[in-house]
Amino acid sequence: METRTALVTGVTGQDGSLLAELLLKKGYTVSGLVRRLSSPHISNLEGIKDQIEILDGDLIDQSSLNQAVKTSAPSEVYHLAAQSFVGTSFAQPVLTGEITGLGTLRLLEAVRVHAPQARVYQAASSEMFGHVDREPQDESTPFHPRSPYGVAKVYAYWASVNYREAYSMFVSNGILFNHESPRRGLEFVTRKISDGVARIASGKAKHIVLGNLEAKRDWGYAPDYVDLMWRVLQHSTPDEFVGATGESHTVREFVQEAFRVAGIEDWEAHVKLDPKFNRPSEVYNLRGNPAKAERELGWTPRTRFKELVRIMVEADMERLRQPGAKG
Ligand code: NDP
Ligand code: GDR
Repeated sequence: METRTALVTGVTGQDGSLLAELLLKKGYTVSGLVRRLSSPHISNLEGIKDQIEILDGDLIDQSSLNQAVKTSAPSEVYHLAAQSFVGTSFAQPVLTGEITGLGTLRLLEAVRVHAPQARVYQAASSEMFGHVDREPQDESTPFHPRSPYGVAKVYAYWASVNYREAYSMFVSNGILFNHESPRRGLEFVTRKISDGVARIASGKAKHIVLGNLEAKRDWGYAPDYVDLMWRVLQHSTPDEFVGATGESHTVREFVQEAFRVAGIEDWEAHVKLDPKFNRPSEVYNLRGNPAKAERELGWTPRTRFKELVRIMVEADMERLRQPGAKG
């Protein structure tokens, strides 16, 4: 069988690194786009860095994207790179638009010119639904983004649809709801909680400081969601697919469950609130309907809420037990 070649943007991130591992297991040749940073963070690639080709490139720089697409000659492109933190998108809205919005267009251009036959997965987001008027949300739910990040993702979504319609390219949007893992960045609420609880349990900290505890999210487990990304590109036609568990929980419930896993009863004594973590416009409630992905792609999210919290808290507790652990 012919070797399949994948280019993954955002390969150093949570999803990119998990996806690269999955693709290697499936026998793909994998290239990953990595931007230059003064202190490189490729810790997520520790186990696989010798098995993938690292290509230098930045979503802000068109020529580097052209070069990365030419060099890797991909049959599949997984576009996961983004300024992905909603909170930062309020502080750096123009940068977020540049990277998350226009960066997607630059990548589509590079693929259109240098690998037009490649199939492209575009990482769309439930943040596009934002201020929702119905529940659960699915592929036909209107968009009402509530952050510069959400707005940029709506741009990237429609740019992808437009390249499909204008140039007959195979471009699909995966509209994924929140998915988490021990590789989640420390600023996202789930990892902030699992890390905070582990530090409290080990005596390294006394409190976690949070914002809105009543926000509801549909949280799944990232390894399940990278499998969905792969399935989206194996489908006979390009299309839009929601990835979600169909269940939602509040931040408060995540906190309670995380402390329970660590065996700490009086969770309220360890949680402080600070309005600086509130957003100028919040997304209060998201819950997805993954029926289309289940029906057409045979995908089901395997890991449920309590199991996800357990995995994350236990991973951080284990990490802090290692000699020389930072925390
Ligand atoms: P991460 O924040 O963990 O990873 C983002 C990646 O993008 C990193 O590899 C980062 O590189 C890279 N990147 C950022 N800016 C640039 C740039 N200018 N040029 C090149 N690369 C850049 O995100 P996730 O893995 O969680 O998410 C993957 C994608 O899916 C993102 O597009 C995100 O918006 C989207 N998404 C995520 C969801 C989730 O719940 N995780 C849900 C829905 C959508 P570096 O290491 O150098 O910072
Ligand atoms: P989100 O994730 O904005 O949904 O975007 P995040 O974990 O940042 O926030 C989830 C909810 O928790 C509330 N919250 C806090 N959030 C953070 N980060 N820190 C806090 O202290 C805190 N306290 C309460 C937030 O207000 C929010 O309601 C993630 C990202 O991965 C996006 O890239 C992706 O597109 C969406 O998920 C789907």
